[in-house]
Amino acid sequence: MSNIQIIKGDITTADVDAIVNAANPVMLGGGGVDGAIHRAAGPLLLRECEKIKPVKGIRCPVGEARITPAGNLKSKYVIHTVGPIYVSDENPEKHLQASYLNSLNLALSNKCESIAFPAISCGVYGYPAEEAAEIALSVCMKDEYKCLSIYFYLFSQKMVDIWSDALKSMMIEE
Ligand code: AR6
Repeated sequence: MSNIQIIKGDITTADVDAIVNAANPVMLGGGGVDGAIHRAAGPLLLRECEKIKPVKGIRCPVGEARITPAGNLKSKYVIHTVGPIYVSDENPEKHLQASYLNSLNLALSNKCESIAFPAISCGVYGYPAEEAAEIALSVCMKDEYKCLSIYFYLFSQKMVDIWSDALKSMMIEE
């Protein structure tokens, strides 16, 4: 049995220790999944984000991750990470890998047993879904994360199919 599961649905409903937010570097909310998470979590989440001291206006550089309590969500934590903007990033693959790695490492260092990811960078940041799925899953399949239950909450059937096909072929290769 794999510790990775793919679910079609809204990540704000995930009953896990930490949900991951595809944020922007300012980390005070936005559109897409970021907007949905802030709406569902309520103003407490924004207040927690504001507590993180910005450096030149930036709370979370691309590829890094920050953790806050989760306000009204079921989860204990929100892990905010900033994925790369596909067309303008100098190394989008390295930065997308870093977003997943840093989020998973923060989950482990905060004693989380379960974590839910959206498809980081696959919305307005424009990362091609097939490439993003391979990067996301190859990081999540590393041995050090086998102790975590990892869920991908994907919004459309097309994304679910892309992630499921990638997971299947990578499990055969293992
Ligand atoms: N649950 C799960 N997935 C969702 C949800 C949801 N509730 N809502 C959207 N998605 P995006 P990015 C999917 O654009 O590309 C924000 O404004 C969506 O269909 O949210 O990393 C931030 O503030 C897509 O597949 O994130 C940043 O400025 C995926 O989540 C910027 O967008 C990611 O789409 C980050 O862009």
